[in-house]
Amino acid sequence: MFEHISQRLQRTLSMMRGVVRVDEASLGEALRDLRMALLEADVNFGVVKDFLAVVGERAQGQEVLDSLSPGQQVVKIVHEEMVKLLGGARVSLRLEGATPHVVMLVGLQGAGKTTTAAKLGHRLRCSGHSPLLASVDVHRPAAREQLAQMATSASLQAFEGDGDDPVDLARQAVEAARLNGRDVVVLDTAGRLHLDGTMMDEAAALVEALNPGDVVYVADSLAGQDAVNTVSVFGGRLPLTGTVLTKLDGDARGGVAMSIVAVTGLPILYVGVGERFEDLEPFHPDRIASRILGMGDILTLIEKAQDAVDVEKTADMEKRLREATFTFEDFREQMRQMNKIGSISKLFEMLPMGRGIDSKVLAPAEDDMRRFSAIIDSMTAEERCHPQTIDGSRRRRIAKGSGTRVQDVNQLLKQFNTARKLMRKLGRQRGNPLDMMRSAGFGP
Ligand SMILES: Nc1nc2c(ncn2[C@@H]2O[C@H](COP(=O)(O)OP(=O)(O)OP(=O)(O)O)[C@@H](O)[C@H]2O)c(=O)[nH]1
Ligand SMILES: [Mg+2]
Repeated sequence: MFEHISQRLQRTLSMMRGVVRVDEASLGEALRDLRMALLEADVNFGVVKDFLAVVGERAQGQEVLDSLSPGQQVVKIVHEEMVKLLGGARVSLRLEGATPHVVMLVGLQGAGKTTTAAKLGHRLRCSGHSPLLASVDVHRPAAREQLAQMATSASLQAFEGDGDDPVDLARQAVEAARLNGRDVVVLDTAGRLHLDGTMMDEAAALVEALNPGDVVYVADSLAGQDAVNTVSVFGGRLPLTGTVLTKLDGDARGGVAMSIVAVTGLPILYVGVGERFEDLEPFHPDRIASRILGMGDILTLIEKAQDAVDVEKTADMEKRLREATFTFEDFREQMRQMNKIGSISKLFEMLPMGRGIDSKVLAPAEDDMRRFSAIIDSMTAEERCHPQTIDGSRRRRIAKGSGTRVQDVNQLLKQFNTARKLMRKLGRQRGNPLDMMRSAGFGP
């Protein structure tokens, strides 16, 4: 996410940081570099112009701060203005109006509405809501089944209604939610290849009938400036309340994120960073600005780790560590928690020191994790609890069952024993599963 622009800007800013006197020439050069970097990232031309005008003006008129060098102050100004450009403070869904609240998703075909509906449902449930997913896409065959399938894989409820009138279906969904005590309806609507009147009429009729507290525009960040133009057209017809940018895990250059707020005035609520239902992140302008400018997004990481790691299980595991009864069952649980964060490379991407690391370097560690998971899955529950009983013939059976080689099983057992010894030593300290995994030789 934002790698290219980030590299460009960091180069400019690191030059700037060292500047002891900000004169017209050095400032002019920095602003020119910034301009190139932003335009290359596909940021809207007008937005770039305004952004640099403000930065330039503030940099010239800056107060002298003792704690920062003049160059550092310019960097600080760029950061502050970048935060503003991305929307300032974090904005969440409104969830307003009568219960069940309706969150309606609109956007072009393939932008990621259906996927985002499942992702939002998952997020809502994690924060204590009980969402109902409902598709009113009556135009594309199998569109409703697609949402139902995604709902099933995320263990969410999807509404299955009768008929092919979107407004009628949506009303049925709201009624079903009310009857079943569900407090939010996430409404997935039909997309079209191009902007067309019929689609707009349909969306407008839904807004009129349901009066949703949130009308969210789902924008494909790969579409670049086109996405920004399209949202303006939607905004002219529908009372949009925010946007979700999808596919920021791909090679989007980030220009949409840096233009959409300025052009439309709508906050970015979430960003999609993958195809799985967990791959949705709250959008924090300050953290993203820090990430772009190279200050590392440590807060997002900490939050993710906290979400993923079940506190009770961790406490229990700590106890078992102290008593040195740690088994493959516990180990498997740790891997599951690690998987909730995503991949190792995702984890590292968010750390300042991890940013420079080529994901190729991390690939072997990820292969190990996958292989080890398969091996542990092929063990019997008894073997997982008493690894010392795994003799030669069991090793051969496990290797066969997991599609690995006996050497792989041996390697895992060896690492596990080393880990166990290490953990006994660490037992008296506070245990953090991630640290433990790493000290046990997993991951880079
Ligand atoms: N990599 C990545 N892929 C995504 C993301 N969001 C959606 N996709 C993929 O984009 C494709 C289209 O997503 P859908 O959710 O079906 O899009 P839609 O807007 O519902 O499309 P229509 O219903 O046809 O209008 C799917 O293959 C998704 O897996 C994302 O954040 N990252
Ligand atoms: Mg869809």
